[in-house]
Amino acid sequence: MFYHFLLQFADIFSPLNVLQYITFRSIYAFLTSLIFTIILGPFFISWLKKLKLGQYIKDCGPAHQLKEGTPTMGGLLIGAAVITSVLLWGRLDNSYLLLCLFVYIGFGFVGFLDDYLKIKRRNNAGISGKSKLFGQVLVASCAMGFLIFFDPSYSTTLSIPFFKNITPDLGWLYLFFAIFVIVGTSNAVNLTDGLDGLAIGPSTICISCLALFIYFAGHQQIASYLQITYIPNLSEVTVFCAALIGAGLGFLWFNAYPAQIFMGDVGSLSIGGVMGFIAVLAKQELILPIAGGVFVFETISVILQVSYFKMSGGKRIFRMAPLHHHFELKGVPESKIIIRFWIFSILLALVALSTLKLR
Ligand code: 57M
Repeated sequence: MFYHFLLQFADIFSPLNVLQYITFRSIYAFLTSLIFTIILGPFFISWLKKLKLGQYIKDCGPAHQLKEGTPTMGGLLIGAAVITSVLLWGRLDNSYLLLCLFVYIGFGFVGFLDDYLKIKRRNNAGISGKSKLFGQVLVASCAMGFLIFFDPSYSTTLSIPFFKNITPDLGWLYLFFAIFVIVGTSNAVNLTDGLDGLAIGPSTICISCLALFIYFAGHQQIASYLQITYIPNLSEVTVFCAALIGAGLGFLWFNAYPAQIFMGDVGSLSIGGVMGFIAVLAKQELILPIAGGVFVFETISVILQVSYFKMSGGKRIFRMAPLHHHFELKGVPESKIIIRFWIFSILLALVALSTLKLR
């Protein structure tokens, strides 16, 4: 909004020219959403408590009973901050930015339905797994369909980390691959969101890493120097990433152990879905499993646990899946598990960034 309504007065008041710079608008999009969540957080938490929108705790698994009733659906606060900040600081004529908002809100709506039904039914039975998956695939398909069929500058090639000259063109298969990445990331973040700050920390770190890839890919000189795919006008998505990072850190202010609020599926599905979409936009689909390795390990632990349980007639590899519950049952304090997962996320993000030079 500021870009569209204030930049025109730059000839009268020249400092307004700064609004044309993505870096400037990204910094203030970050600060706006950070301050928005920190200031409104306490009021939002009180409102959720008044509405009795508290977490129902499944009776199995590590002793989380003390968490019963913790306000959930904090993803609504994150979303309000992101949308407000992007509307204020983003260029609303940029199709990539609008597609990020579409994916973020679409996945958030699926998660909201799940959260609301779980709370109203006073059990963990939200929408069915099939309905959730259908909603996720529908939103991802619409976004990818628009990109592939209506954006001539968007290619269906796949970038391979470490090998700059290998860029296979998947053709229409890329549509299914991209949908798998987006929906898979959404569900991986959802699985990971099982301890205080465990999802929002690595998500914020991973999106910070992807934001750099986005900025580089949309900057012709930098893209050429780094020998990555140049996508005109893509750098504007940096503003969205910055808004989400700010909102994520602002949410972490309250979700940090011991959490005053959980993000709910409305938060985890939307953050995961748009994280996957941002990786697809930047043509860094295979960088995502590196930068978001925490989510990959969490998901693989569940797949291995369920598969082995079925094959072995009831035996388990881990004490409990996802992986964070295994450490919990081993007696590692929750806050120690969380911080160590964050440290591992930072390590993986730096490895992902290093691939820009190891090519
Ligand atoms: C998403 N949700 C948390 C909160 C958060 C197939 C199986 C692996 C599915 C998985 C599952 O149910 N996943 C659902 C994880 C839940 O968090 C809520 O959900 C939102 C995210 N979607 O925002 O609203 C609980 O996590 C705790 N929590 C915190 N702090 C936070 O900041 O402490 C969440 C956020 C909350 C709270 O206790 O209630 C969750 O864990 O359900 N199932 C599991 O993860 C279960 N694992 C399991 O059954 N493993 C089996 C098989 C199936 C692999 C095994 O190992 O044999 C664990 N989860 C629970 N109980 N609740 C263990 C049992």
